[in-house]
Amino acid sequence: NIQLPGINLISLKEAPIHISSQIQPHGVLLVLEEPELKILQVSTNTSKIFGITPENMLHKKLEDLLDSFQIERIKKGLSEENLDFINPTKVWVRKKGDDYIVFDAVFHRNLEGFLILELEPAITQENIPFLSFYHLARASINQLEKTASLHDFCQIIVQEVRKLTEFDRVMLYKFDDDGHGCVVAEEKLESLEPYLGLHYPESDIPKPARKLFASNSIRIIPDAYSEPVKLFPVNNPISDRPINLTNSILRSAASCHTEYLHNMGVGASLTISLIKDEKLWGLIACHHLSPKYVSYELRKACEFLGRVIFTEISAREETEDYYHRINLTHIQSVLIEYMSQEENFIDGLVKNPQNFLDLASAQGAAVCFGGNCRVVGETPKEEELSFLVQWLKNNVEQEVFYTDSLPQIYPDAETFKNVASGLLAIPIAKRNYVMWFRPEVIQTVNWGGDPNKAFEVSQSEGNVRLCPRKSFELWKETVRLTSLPWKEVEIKAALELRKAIVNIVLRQADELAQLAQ
Ligand code: BLA
Repeated sequence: NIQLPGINLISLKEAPIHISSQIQPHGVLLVLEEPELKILQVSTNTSKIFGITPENMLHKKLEDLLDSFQIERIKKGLSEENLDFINPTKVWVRKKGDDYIVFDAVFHRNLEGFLILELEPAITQENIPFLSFYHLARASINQLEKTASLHDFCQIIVQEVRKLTEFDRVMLYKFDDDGHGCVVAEEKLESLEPYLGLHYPESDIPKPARKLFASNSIRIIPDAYSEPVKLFPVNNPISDRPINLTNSILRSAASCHTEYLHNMGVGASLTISLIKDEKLWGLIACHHLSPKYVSYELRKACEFLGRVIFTEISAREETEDYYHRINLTHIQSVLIEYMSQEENFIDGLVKNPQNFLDLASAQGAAVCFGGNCRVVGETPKEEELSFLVQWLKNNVEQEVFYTDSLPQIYPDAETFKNVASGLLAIPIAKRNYVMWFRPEVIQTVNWGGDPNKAFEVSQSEGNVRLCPRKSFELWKETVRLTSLPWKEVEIKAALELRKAIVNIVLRQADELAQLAQ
């Protein structure tokens, strides 16, 4: 991370984006006071869209804009707990004169309890009327049933979403544990350069944006070059604060992000979040070169489809883990049986080298007890092991310790990187360890732009802001001194083995004590 004197980078990265009091200009946002539906705040594009100034809008109620039968329908909808049932409602809004203009009306109550009405352009020329949700889901599920691999599932998501939306590029973007992400599937216009396999740094999608995705699963920026419009008045007259736009669909995009889209050559974007176990697993990211609008209904259809297919992905991931876990449980029970039969549990492990290694898919393993190390497979040398044990003793307190880049935290390990760039260790009483080792695997990571120059800090007229990188050109990073990562099931299996060893050691000590009596 860059250190800049006097600049708090975290606060720049995590600047709030939900209280901007600005929206995108293709729709109109109204903040309403219930139950009369009196207009408290309105976006300043009403003169252009309805021919009524924002100042004049503030003296009105919703019934001054809509016919009474529409108001009745809306009030009935608003009395239900779940507003999803009225979203979207087609409304005919009275313009100045006798004209009407048709919108998709979408309501929500924000976190402060204000009713927010967003009017989006109503479009009818989309594929969605020909495809009901049922047919959509069925066609995709039929495809899924014929599909075996996780990779193919991801490919189907991007294909189906591209078919529906006709965006120039549709990607499935998956987050790593460290917050960076990678494009794992892509469907695009042939003429566009591929982003498939490219990694993007964590700072491209800052925490506030990720947080908003947890409560809004879909986000559209139909024109990345449009000028945002302010709300009038800027502060809500009742709370005297900017209104919370967390769940608003029209909320304007942060300027840093629109700049990012410009630098990537993107004119419009549609993003759908994929949540697993309450965590953001990934995104379906759609780009269009020119501005492009997609209706609320079609967006919902994409979201629905993404969810259905993603549920299958999650289930597959879990099934793969499940089989791995069953296999490890079997290996564990074999090892425990051998350890119990031997006079000394260490013999039970080292006399069954393959099971011992397989428990953690390791190439080497060692048991260091009372200053002695017994090893199987490829391991550091005896002296190196004894220094490593000393380092573990001084630095590690957990019941299980693991790293896929030991040399980064214990530089002496560089000399034996070929056998132990990865270490998984469980302490058994003080100073004694069971350890597994994995060799260095040199990997090339392809980044969309140099991640060391992911952003720039710009200062003008006392204003400090972050700007995205200008170049997204392929940047190859060679990752060294790193092993394949330890899987959660392997770490759990090591922990369980630890419990079993502790029990066996205690029992054997008991038996020895009885013999001595
Ligand atoms: C938002 N950045 C985003 C979003 C994506 C990305 C998908 C959410 C899009 C949305 O809200 O519509 C990033 N887009 C990507 C990536 C790919 C892609 C990685 O297509 C890969 C193919 N961004 C920066 C820097 C900042 C920043 C330096 O690069 C500065 C802090 C900010 N990104 C930023 C902000 C948002 C964002 C503030 C939220 C935009 C908003 O909703 O207002």
